[in-house]
Amino acid sequence: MRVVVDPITRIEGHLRIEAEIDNNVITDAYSSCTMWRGIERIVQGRDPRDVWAFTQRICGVCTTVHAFASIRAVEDALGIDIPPLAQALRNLIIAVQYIHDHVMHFYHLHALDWVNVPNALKANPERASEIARSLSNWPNSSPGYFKDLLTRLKNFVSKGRLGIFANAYWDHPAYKLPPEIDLIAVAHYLEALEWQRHIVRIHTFLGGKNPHPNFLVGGVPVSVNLDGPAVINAKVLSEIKHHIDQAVEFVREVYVPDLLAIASFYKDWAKYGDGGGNFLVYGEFPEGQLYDLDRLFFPRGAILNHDLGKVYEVDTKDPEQVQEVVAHAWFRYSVGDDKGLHPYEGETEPNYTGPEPPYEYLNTDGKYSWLKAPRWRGHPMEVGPLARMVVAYALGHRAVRDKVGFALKKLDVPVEALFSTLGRTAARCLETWVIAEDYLPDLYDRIITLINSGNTGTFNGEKWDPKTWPKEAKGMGFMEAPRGSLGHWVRIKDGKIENYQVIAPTTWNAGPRDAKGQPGPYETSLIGTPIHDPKQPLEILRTIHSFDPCLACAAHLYDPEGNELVRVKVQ
Ligand code: NFE
Repeated sequence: MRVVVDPITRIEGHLRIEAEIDNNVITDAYSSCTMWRGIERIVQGRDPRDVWAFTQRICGVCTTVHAFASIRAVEDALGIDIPPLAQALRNLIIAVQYIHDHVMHFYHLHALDWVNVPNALKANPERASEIARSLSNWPNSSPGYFKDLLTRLKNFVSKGRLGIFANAYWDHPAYKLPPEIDLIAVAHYLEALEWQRHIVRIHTFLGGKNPHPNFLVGGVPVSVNLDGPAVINAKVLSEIKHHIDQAVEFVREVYVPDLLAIASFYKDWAKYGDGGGNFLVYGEFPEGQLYDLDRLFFPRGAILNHDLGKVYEVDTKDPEQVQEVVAHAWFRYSVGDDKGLHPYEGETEPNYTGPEPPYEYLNTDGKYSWLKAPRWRGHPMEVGPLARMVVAYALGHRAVRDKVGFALKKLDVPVEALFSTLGRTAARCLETWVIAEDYLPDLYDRIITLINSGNTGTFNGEKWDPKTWPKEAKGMGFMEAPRGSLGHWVRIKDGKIENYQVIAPTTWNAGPRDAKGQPGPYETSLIGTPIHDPKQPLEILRTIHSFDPCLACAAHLYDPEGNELVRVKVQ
């Protein structure tokens, strides 16, 4: 039988999964993005220095990353080096983005796949307090705290006001946590909502606002003077430090202990959700200029077929390495739909051949998604926190090896457990922990050292004037967005954008089959998963959510004339 989940909720954007289920096991799966991407066309003919502000609107979740990839692409094309302090302040924005995004994903988008809210009502508050105190030093852990929360929760439920917790498969037997752990997780769900408002204030200091802080080709749009008004001064820096300390504490005392406690009840999910075992990482946190590739905190590399013994070099500018394929995507290529195109030569020509809505099933033998299928040397590749942790682990990254090793030992599972739904969800948390403990405090110290040693420049304006630009130029801006490797490829001609292509992380993970029929990582990850009840496909949600889908990044909602294609009513 074929089961359709459409839309998948608790993600960003529109995703449809069609799964073939035989004897309560998924035997095949298809991932379809049901809306179209068009930003690449909107930026054609524009000033390259402005394009970040358009591409940034691709998504409000990873609210910084498309701006970063854009300014990096333009800087690469025009040969602009940025001052060390600008690079460090950019890294601070990115690190904050990771921590904010990952914590919110765990608590607000993914936790309810594992945490049963009505079951929390059965909790004993004294016992919940004991467990919470055994897990961490987080202060909100008294019996009274949990008793109050229980009373609030009971009030909600008795008045039929479960609200955001209302529509779930709460009677599904796959929920396994004791009520006390469910209650602790609900407490932290609510606390994380409050906490996330504070950490993003760092973006407001460095970019004026969040979502969508301001950016600048050639640097960052703030100046630094310890004694000056209305700039990054000593007072602002101490506030930034305060927010960093709070972020680190929340990750260490709440997110990591919760993840490990919850994961210990779901170790069977180390058997399911393997996305194929190919991992791709472009790399992030440049210590020098962006293309000093051996000075990236999270290293670049590719792994094939689960083999941690070999990490391949990756060149995103090599036309043989990164390509997008449209054999099963609703696009048309001038060279033929069975060929792959490198993004420098990329084309964005829609060609919808699917059924007219309403329809029961997509024609999955033909084209069936608005996502192209990106490939690295012809292989489908998983990107994201798991890819970053696996590549860094394979390359012997000290902090990653320590923290991944700690979690494997604590959960008593082998390293192969990483290749799974459980591994993917754990990797996101471990990555956050690495950034919070092993990167962010050092980065802050480096910023202070640069300032104290007089390196306060934040902008290189040498090539600001288009008259200094070559007639034609091309560049590639890469970054590791929270959901994985992101690339913007830009061609500039006569001072304007001639061609622009984006491959977002979710395009790598959620893309359809290619010309050879190879499925994408979402599709592969579902095959072999047992489904207890096809009418309550919680298992599909668990694995798909473990990737943290963002279809808004992967595709956009406008046709070439800018007309609205779909209106979504939020109830
Ligand atoms: Ni809209 Fe995004 C991230 C990007 S995922 S969230 O992280 O790029 O495709």
